[in-house]
Amino acid sequence: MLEPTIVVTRRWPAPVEKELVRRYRSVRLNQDDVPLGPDELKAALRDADVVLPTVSDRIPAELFTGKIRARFLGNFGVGFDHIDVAAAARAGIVVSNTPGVLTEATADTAMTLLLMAARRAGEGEREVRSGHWTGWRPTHLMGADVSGKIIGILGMGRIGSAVARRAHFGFGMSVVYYDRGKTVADHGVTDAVRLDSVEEVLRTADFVSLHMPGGRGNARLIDAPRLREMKPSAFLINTARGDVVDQDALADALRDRTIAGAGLDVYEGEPAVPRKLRDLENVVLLPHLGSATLETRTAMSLQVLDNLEDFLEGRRPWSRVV
Ligand code: 8YV
Repeated sequence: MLEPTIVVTRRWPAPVEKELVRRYRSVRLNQDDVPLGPDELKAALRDADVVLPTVSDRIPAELFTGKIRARFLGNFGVGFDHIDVAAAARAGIVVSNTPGVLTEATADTAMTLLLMAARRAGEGEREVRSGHWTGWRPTHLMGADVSGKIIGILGMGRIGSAVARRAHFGFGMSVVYYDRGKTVADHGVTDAVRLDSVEEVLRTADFVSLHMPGGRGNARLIDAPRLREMKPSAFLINTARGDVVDQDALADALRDRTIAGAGLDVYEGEPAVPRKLRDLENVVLLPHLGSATLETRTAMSLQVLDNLEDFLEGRRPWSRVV
């Protein structure tokens, strides 16, 4: 493919967009950064050789039907549950993602949420901004200690491991975890305890942090019965995918204080966030910015470029998904 036609679905860090345009002659950038609808995504798959989507572009099986010109989907993001990769494979399309480079930034976000939820930082910030703060008093906005508590990691891959290290070495937390896989990433926390089930982690931990992939296999894994397994003093942190949690059941648990609080960066049906969650004080809500640092988003976009170059030069892309 000498002169591939390339569609980029969203704006990228400017220097990397420049590099993309320098390397390839036929690049269609999304100047306005407006999300492409299903018809536009289908048209891109039909008319372009390469589509470079992001984690916010839903590409279900029906978009791969009919005439397809695309041969390569270079996803900007590690999660690829938004793409029906089986349908892509059937259509003969190679899909890649961007693992590794966003591990530390996303783990930082999980810790941000954990600390904000435990120390009621969102509530405090809203109080100061609204002019309602009346001064120091012994019972004002009492939160929960983080140091010395137990963190439960569900999904001990790269990001789960990076959170475990931060929690353990930075905050003196004990680590318990569960992972469906037989082997887990080298997390480096020698006294981390592997438990036998999701439920055991939920029952044991003071902070539960989710790090499994989204999609069918884990849909609504954290549902009402599992939320009831958590301690009333415990917090749930989600930087994985929104559909891993039953949002309605979570809002009920937070409202009824059957758990103490939550910190969320991801939602089912983004960018909509249910009113039921937005109305609660004991949940910290971030707009899916886990990997949103200049350094990390630059590294992610460069990784998409590397994958694209591999593909176009006939090599197996370094982080090929299918
Ligand atoms: C997120 C992501 O920022 O790459 C992905 O798949 O969604 C990340 O960029 C993170 O997982 C959510 O906190």
